[in-house]
Amino acid sequence: MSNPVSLTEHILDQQRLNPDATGEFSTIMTQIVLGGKMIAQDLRQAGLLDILGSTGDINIQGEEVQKLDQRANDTFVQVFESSKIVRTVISEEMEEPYTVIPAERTGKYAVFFDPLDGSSNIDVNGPLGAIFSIHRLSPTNLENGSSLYLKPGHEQVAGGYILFGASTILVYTCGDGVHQFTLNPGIGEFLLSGSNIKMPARGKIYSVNEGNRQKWSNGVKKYIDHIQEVDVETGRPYSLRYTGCLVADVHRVLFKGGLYLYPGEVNKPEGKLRLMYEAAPLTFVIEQAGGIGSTGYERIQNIQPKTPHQRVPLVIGSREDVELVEKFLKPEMS
Ligand code: AHM
Ligand code: MG
Repeated sequence: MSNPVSLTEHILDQQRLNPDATGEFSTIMTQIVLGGKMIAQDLRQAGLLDILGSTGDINIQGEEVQKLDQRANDTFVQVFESSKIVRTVISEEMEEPYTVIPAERTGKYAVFFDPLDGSSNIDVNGPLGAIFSIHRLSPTNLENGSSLYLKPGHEQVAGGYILFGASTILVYTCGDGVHQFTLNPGIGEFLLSGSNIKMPARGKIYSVNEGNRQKWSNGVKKYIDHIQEVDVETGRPYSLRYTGCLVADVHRVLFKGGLYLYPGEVNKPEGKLRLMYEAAPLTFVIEQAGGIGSTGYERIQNIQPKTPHQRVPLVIGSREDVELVEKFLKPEMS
């Protein structure tokens, strides 16, 4: 067995490679790690504490807020507040961006996050996730009010996720490959369990909520029909796997190949998932591993966001699989 490398060590090693680094970015990463460990600890004993079920509130997305959604959100906000390095945090659970640092100080970074992804799995001990995206703010941005943090995905400094499954795993990229760390609960540290991860160019598994079929455009229906056809030479039919947790499904795609889709619907073309803290950071990871993130019509990382909670259709996974979906969907736009 090779020598264990903790996530903290790994982050500091990366910092040493950059002579301009001030340590602020590394601190933000260690805050995310701390929040992830605290949430993992809560989830492990959720059924024993009074933290399951709904708070009775409805969030900005019009969805019922679960107590654990709220708790995970508060955990991340508190860790960011404790060191006051992040300037602004934007969360799925908060209607408005939240400025963490006092006005007299400037901060270079904004963090977008989905504190608990896959909320419908909370009460049934299914997999859950957390997703984060870090953007650097330029001095001009700092004066520009709300346009401050609305930047396309290709400008992310880092993106990643934590998967709370059979084990707790953190996967992230800063644009120099995808690295995976597994939480060793005995010592409370994330240890390196995969470096420079590359994904298959094509897979044979797809993830989609097929209950929505009647709401899809013809292009989406035809693509799904295509991968369900029997053709041994091209590896069809594909197998269906869908957990209800985007992070868990994308994590499978990262290692096994294939694709995850949450397409737009005829009456809801914008889809369900959020650009800034779901689609863009997961696309950063998948594209660093050799895959693609797309709406089916355009690449996720090229979209100029208009609002912090903007939704997008998402087709993400192996390069050849996503390119084929685009061939089915692009003609619908012309
Ligand atoms: P959430 O962030 O509120 O949990 O919503 C996002 C989730 C994804 O994790 C998952 O893939 C999808 O929504 C499931 O939606 P549906 O139940 O419509 O299939
Ligand atoms: Mg989510």
